[in-house]
Amino acid sequence: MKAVDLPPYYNMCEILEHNLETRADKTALLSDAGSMTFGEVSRQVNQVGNALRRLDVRVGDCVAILCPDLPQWVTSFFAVTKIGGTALGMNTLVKTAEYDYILGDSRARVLIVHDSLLPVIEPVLSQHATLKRVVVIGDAGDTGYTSFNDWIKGEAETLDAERTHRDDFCSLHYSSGTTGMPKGVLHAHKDYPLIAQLSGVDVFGLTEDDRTFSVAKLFFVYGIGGNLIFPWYVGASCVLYDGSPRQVAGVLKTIETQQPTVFVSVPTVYGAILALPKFDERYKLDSIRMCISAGEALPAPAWQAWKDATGLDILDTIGCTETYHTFMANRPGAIRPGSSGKPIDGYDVRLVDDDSNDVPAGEVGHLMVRGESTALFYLHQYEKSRHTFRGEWLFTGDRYSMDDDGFYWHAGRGDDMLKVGGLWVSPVEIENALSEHDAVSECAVVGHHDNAQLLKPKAFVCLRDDIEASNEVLGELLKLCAKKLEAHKRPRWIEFVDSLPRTATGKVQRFKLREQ
Ligand code: 3UK
Repeated sequence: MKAVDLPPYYNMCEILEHNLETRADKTALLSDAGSMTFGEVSRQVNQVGNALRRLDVRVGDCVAILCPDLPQWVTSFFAVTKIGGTALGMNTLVKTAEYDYILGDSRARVLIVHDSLLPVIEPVLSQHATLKRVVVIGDAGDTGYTSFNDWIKGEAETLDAERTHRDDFCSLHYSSGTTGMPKGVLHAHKDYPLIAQLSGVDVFGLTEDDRTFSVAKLFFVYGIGGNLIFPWYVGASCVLYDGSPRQVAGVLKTIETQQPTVFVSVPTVYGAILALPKFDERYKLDSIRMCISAGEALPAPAWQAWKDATGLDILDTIGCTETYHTFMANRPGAIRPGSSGKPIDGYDVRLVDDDSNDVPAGEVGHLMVRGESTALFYLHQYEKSRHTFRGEWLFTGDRYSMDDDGFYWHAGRGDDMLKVGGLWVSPVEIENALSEHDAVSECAVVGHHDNAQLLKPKAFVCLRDDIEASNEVLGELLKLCAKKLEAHKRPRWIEFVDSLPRTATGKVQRFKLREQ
C-alpha cells in the first residue's frame, strides 16, 4: 500500500468507522471497566467530538489526553482526530516539569485527564494561557474542573467527520532525547492506514478473529499501533489493561480472563514473566497464537526460554516514534532469535558510515530508514530535525549490522540513550539527579547488561576528596534517585571510582565505562 492509494481527503477515524456497517454490534474493546461494541465506541466518540466542538476546538488544535489505558482514552483520541484536531496521548509516567514543557510546546487547548493523574499535572495548569479547559475522567470532586461524564451527557451521538486531507496532522507524540525535554513528533492521517496495512496485516497477518493485548500503553506508539489501530483496521477486538506492566501477575491474569490471541509486549516484561516460577502452569495462556516484542532488543536466550515454556515464537520487531511503527521484523516462520529480522515491505533500510557511505555486510553502520509513514520534523526543533530527517531518509541513531542472510543485528545506539523496559532513559538525567548530592563531585551513567542480558543504567560516581565511599553514602544516593527519577530510570548499580576516563578535550569516554 502507498499513501497515494488513499483518497486525498481522508480522516483516520475511518479505521473505527468502517466497522459500523457490518460489525456495529461486535465487541471492539474489552477492559476491567467493561466492554464496548464498535457502535458504542462510535457513539461516544461522536459525543466527545461534539463536546470538543462546543469548546471551539478547531482543525489543527491540540487536545491532550493524560489517562491510563481506559475506554475514555480511546474515544477521546478518535474524537479529536475526527474533528480534525491533533490528539496528544501523554506519557503517564513522567514528572510535573515534563508535563509543563509539553503543555507549552504543544499549546494544548483542552486537557482530558484521569483523576488519578490530575495531582501530577495540576500544579502547572494555571501557567498555560493556551489551555482553555480541563476535563476530568473519573471523580472531578471539588476540583472545579468539568467531569467527563457531565461534559458529554446530552451531546448528540452523531457527528460528521471533518474533511481532513490525508496529509493533515492528526496526532502528536513526545519522544525523549539525550538532553533536555522530549521532542514532539507529528503524524498525519495517512500514517494510520499505512502502518495498519504494512505491519498489522502484511507482517502480523491480523484478521477480524483476533483479539490483541498490549503491555505497551496507548500513549506509546508501539502500544496504540499494536493494540488499537491494527485490530480495528481489520475489525478485531482489543483488550485494554490499565495496570502497570511491572505487575506481571496482573498481566497474566488479564490474558487468562480476556483470552487475547496476540500478545504485544517488551523484552523486560517477557523477562519478568519468565522469572515467575512455573508461570506457564499457574496461568492459562493458550489463547495466544502470536507474541510480538519491540522497544529494545530481545536477547536470544529469552526468546528460547519463552519458546520452551510456552511453545510460542516471539517476533522481535523494531520501529520508532518517527516512523510510527515497525520497519524491520522477524516474521512468522522466518525468525532469527536475537536479531531484529529484516526490513518489511514498504520500508527500505541502509547502513552507513560516518561519511554516509554504505557499509558492507557484517560491518556495523548507522541505521537509516525510508518509508511513507515517517514524520517530517520535530516540532519547534529545527536543528534536531535537520539531523534526523534527511530527505526521504530517517537517521535512527541506532547502530546495526546485517548478516549474510540479510538479518539485522542491533549493535547499540550511536548516541548515549538507553532503552530500559522499552522506555527511553537519558544518562544525563540520571547524572543530574546524582549530582545533586553534596558528596558527588562527578558521575557518569552507561548501560550495563543484567543477568537476562537486558540493558539497565549503571552509575560511576566520584566522591568529593573529603568523603569516603560507604554504604551510608550509597543508601543516600539510592534514596535521592528514588525521589527524583521514575523507577525504570534508577541506576541498578552504583560504583564508586576515583576518576572518570576522559578525552584530551575533557569529554567523558563512556565507551570505556561501558567496556568495564
Ligand atoms: C529502540 C529497538 C533494538 C531503537 C517502537 C516498535 O520503540 C519504539 O519507538 P521509540 O521511538 O524508540 C525507538 C528506538 O527504540 N528499539 C525499538 N525496538 C527495538 N532496539 N531492538 C528492537 N526490537 O533504539 C529505536 O530507534 O520509543 C517500537 C514499534 C513502534 C515504535 N515506536
